Amino acid sequence: MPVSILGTRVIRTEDPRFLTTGGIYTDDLRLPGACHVQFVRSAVAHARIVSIDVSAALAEPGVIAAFTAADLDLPVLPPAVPGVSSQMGQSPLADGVVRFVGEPVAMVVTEGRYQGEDAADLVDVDYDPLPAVVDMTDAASGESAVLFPAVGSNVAATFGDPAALKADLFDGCEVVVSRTIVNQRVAPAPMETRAAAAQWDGDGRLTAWIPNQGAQGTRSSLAAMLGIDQAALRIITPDVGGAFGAKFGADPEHALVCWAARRLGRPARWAETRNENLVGMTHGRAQRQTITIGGSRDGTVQAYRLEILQDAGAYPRFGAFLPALTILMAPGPYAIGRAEAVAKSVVTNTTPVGAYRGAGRPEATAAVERAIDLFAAEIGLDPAEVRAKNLLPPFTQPHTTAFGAVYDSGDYPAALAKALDAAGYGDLRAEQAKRRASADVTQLGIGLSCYVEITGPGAEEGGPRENATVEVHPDGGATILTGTSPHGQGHETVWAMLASEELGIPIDKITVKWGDTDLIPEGGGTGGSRSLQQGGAAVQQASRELIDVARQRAADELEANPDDLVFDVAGSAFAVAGDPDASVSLAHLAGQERLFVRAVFRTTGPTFPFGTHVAVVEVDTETGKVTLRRMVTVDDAGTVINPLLAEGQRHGGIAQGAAQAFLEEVVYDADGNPMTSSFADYPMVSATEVPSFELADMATPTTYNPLGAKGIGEAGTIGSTPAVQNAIIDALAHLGVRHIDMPASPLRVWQALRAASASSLAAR
Ligand code: MCN
Repeated sequence: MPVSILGTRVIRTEDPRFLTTGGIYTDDLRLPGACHVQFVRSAVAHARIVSIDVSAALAEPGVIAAFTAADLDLPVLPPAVPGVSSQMGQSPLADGVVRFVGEPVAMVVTEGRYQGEDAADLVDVDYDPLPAVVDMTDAASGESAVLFPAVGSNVAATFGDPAALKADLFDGCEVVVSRTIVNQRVAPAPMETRAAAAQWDGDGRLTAWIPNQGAQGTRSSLAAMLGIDQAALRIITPDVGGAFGAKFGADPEHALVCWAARRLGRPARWAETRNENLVGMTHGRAQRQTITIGGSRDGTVQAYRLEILQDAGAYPRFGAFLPALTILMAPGPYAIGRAEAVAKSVVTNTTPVGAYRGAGRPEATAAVERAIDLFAAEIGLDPAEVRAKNLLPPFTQPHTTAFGAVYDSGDYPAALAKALDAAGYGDLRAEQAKRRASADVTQLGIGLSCYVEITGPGAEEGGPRENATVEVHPDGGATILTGTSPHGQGHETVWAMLASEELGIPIDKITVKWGDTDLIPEGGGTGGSRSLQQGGAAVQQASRELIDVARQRAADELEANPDDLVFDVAGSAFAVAGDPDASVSLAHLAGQERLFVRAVFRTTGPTFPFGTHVAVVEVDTETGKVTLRRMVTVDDAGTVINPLLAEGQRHGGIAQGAAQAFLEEVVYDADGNPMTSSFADYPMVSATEVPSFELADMATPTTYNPLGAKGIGEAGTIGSTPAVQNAIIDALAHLGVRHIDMPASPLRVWQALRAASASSLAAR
C-alpha cells in the first residue's frame, strides 16, 4: 500500500514562481495599443452635481476622451441583494448626485498611464453639497438626510421583526447585562489593488482580464452591467494578489473600462492606486450591535438577544446582506435556551460595504463572545468556566439551531479544553494575579473566544456544488480544470495532491488551471471557505471516475476482465491480478484516446468549522499601549489535507482578525471625508505587531464530503478578534474596565482607564 500524501506538509508548488520570476498580475499584462482609464472620483460625500466640465482635461497632452454619466449607455446597477429597493441602484458614473467620497464621477482616457492623473485633476466638477449622513445610527434615526429620496428612508433591508422581540425573553434571569458595541469598518487592503484590461474583437466579443475570486461570477456581473450576453464575454483571471472577499463579481469601474474599450474601439486598461483602493474598494464589517445576555449566578446563560445595525455604505452591496449571516450564527457554539436576533441595514454616505474575510460570521462571534465575557464579569466567574458550562455538548449527528443553521459535527468543549491546556491557562491566571497584586504598570490580559462558523454556504438546488475536469496526458502528466479561483490559498498544490493520490501521477507533473470562462464555463469561485470541501472534493471525484473509465479501456487493451485489474497507484498503471507483466499505464491509455473526466460534486450542505482562541496581551496602564504576546488557537476544520497550507491560512487569518481588535479602522470625519486613505493613516497589520502563533491540532471530520474536510480560510479571522478584544479588557478588568470598543488603540484604552478610575473615585 503506497503511503498517502494527503495530510502531509507538501510545500506550495506555486511558490518557486512567485519567489523567482513573480506572478503575472492584470497590470503586468502586455496589451498593445491599450489606452489608460483614470477615474475622477467624488471629493465630497453627498452633493448634487451641478455641472462637470471636462474641456480643460481634454486639452491636455495624451488625452483621448473624457466621459461623464451623460455619455454612458449603461444600465444603473441594481443593488446586489434581493429585497433591496431598485431605487438604491448605482449609476456606474455618478448621475446627478454623489453619495460617497471616492465614487466615480467621470473618466479620462489617455495614451499614457500617467497623463491621466494630471488630466483628471483638471476635470471641474461643481458640487452643491447635501447634508452627509456618516454615522449609521443617524442614518437609521429617520431624522437625517435621506440618500435615496425615492425610497423615503435610509433603510436598505431588515431581517426579523423588532416588534416581535419578546418582552419576557429575560424573565427568570438573575442577571441581565446589555451593551451596545461596535464592530468597526475595516479595509480589505489586498496587496494587489483593483485593475482591469479589456479588448473587444471584431465580432463584438469582449475579453476582460480582471483580478477576481471567480471568473464565472465576474462574467455574470459584468455582462449584466454592460447589458451584453454572457456568451459575448470571456473573463480571464491573471494572478491575484489577495482579495479577502472584496474581489467577488465586478465593480462599476470594471464595467466602465470595458465600456471605454468598446466606445473607443481599442483596448483599455486601468489599475488603481492605493489611495483609490482604500476609498473605492468595498469595506468590511461595519456593524453596531446591541447585545443582551441573561442567566443565573451559577454561570448558566438562559437568554440572548442580538440587535444589529449594519452600515451598508452608499450603495447596498453584499454588506447589506451581512446581517443575515450574523443572525444565522448568532448563538455560536452555545446551548442558549432562548435567543433572538434582528437587524437593519442602512445606507450612509460612505464607501459601500461588502464581504470581508468571514463576512457576517466574525460579527456574530464578536457579539456573543463579548456578551459571554460581560456576563462572566458581572457574576464574577472565570470566563473559561462560563464558556465550558454553556457550550453545546459534543455531537456527531447534525444539530439544528434556533436560527436554522444545521451544524454538521462538533466537539466544542474539547476545543476549549485543548486551547486552555495549550495556553497554560492556570499559569497565565497566576501570573495575572501576581501583576495585579503588585500593581504592575504592565498588566496581563487573557482573552478567550469559542466559535463555530459556516463554510461553503450556498442555496443551489440539490446542495452547493463544484466541478472539476481531470485529464491524463500521453507524457504521463495531467491537467486539472477547476471552478475554484485561488488567490493565495494554494489550490494548485492541494488539487494536485488530490489527483496524484488517486492517479499516481507526481504532483510536479500536474497542472492546475482556473479562471478562464472559455476553458471553464462553470464554477463557484473561491469565497466562504468553500473551495476544498466542494472544489477539492470534485477533483477527487473526477480522478476516481477517471480511473473507472481507464479501467474499462485497460481491460480492452489487456483483453482482461475489468474486475481482474488492479490499479497500482505507485506505477500509475493497471495490471492483471496475479500477472504483473500484463500491465498498461494511464499515460499509454491517454496516448490512444483522450482520457479525461469532468465531475460535478454536490455536498450535503455547508460545514461548520469551530475552535477556541486564547489571546494573551500586555497593556501598559500608563500609555494604553497594547502588545499582543501570544495567540494560542485550536481551529478544527475536519480532516486537513495539507497542514502546511491550512496553518498558513490560520496564521494569515489570525493576524487579520487580531488587527481588527487593536489596530485597524476606517475612519470618516463628520462630513464623510475619509481619514484613512493611505497606509500612513490606515494601520494595516504587519508581522511586527503580532507574535508567532501557537497552533494546536484538532480534527473532527465532516460526513458531508468524502474528504471529511471543512473550510479553514476564514476561521482564524473569526476566532481571533474577540479573543484579543476580550484579553485587552481582561487586563484592565480589576481596574473597573468592562468594555473597550475596537480597535483598542492606546487612546481608547487610556480613556477607558481614566473613565474607570473616575467612576471608582466618584463611588468612594
Ligand atoms: N485546506 C486543507 N484542509 C482543510 C481545509 C483547507 O488542507 N480541512 C487547505 C485547502 O486545500 C486550501 C486552503 O487550505 O489550500 C484554504 O481552503 P478553504 O478553507 O477551502 O478556503 P478557500 O480556498 O475557499 O479560501 C477562501 C478563504 C476566504 S473566503 C478568504 S476571504 C480568504 C482566504 O480564504 N482570502 C484570502 N484566505 C486568503 N488567503 C490569502 N493569501 N489571500 C486572500 O485574499
